[in-house]
Amino acid sequence: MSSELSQSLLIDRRHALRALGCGISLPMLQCMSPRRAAGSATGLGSGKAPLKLLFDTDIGAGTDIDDALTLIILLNSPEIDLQGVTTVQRDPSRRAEFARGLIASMGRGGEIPVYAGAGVPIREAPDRRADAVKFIVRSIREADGPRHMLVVGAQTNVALALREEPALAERLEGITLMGYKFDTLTAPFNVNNDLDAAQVLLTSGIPLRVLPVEIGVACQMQEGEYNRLLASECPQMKYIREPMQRWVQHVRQRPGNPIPDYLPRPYDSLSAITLTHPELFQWKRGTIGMIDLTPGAGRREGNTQFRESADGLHEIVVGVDREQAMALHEERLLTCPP
Ligand SMILES: [Ca+2]
Repeated sequence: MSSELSQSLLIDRRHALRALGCGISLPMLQCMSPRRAAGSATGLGSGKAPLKLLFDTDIGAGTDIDDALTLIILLNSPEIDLQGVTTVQRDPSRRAEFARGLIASMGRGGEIPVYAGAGVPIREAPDRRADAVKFIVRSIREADGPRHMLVVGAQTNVALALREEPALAERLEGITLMGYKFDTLTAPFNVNNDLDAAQVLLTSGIPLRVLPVEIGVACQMQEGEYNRLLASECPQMKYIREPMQRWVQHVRQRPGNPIPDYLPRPYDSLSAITLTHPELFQWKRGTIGMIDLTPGAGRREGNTQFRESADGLHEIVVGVDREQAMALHEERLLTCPP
């Protein structure tokens, strides 16, 4: 795949969205009728054996709470057989500790292995042999090991695993990601946190499924939805209650970019629902490309392109049946352990 797609594609994409009469705005998301997209990756979900999955995350008590919501949903989804959790980005050991506590709160402590991974992006030379990277390589090498990953942080651990063992690309049937922003064609959040790692995945030949940022923004929780989470006495919700409230307060007041009416946005956690219920989302198949806007030293910025094509290796979410997806999201969060 070319990593140097032309600027004209940016313009073409915007025109294409206008021609469809639908950007990726909230009113359109709410009125889209769900339909199952063609293709292998969206064939995941109900009616099959539970999907063996590795979950790579920047979960933590002082960060966006959606990673914690995602872990709860995965543990409460009969369609998923969670084989392990790996953590990434600053202070990965502390993140792993938080994840272990959350798993234990649901009575599953010791059942799901949790490993800390890379704390810095690839260009800052993280430990290639971090526990998380070794675990990913080992698990996917196993004859009956997982063949799918859900990656909702910077993609550093996975990229390091692929560099360590390039044959993993053949064994992985798909990676589901949260990131990118196709309505503006920028590459924020997890992608820009390690652009080199994102490029490793984009050029790996592994089928990628992406839930972009704009879907999470459009599905921000409503007051009633948030209040029901706060009121829940399930142990997992008690475990995350205080960090969730702290995160909401932080975003509402954060210097430079406050969002006064902010409530939790289900970026990562809806990615989990795309695995269990792909039919609630509208998909487009094609190829994601990236332009590196700031080669050289310092923080790198990427711009994204998406070229629609029937034989592309990538699928992106362009719409969601919000009512059904968020009802399921809530049900899975608020299922107490037996
Ligand atoms: Ca995340």
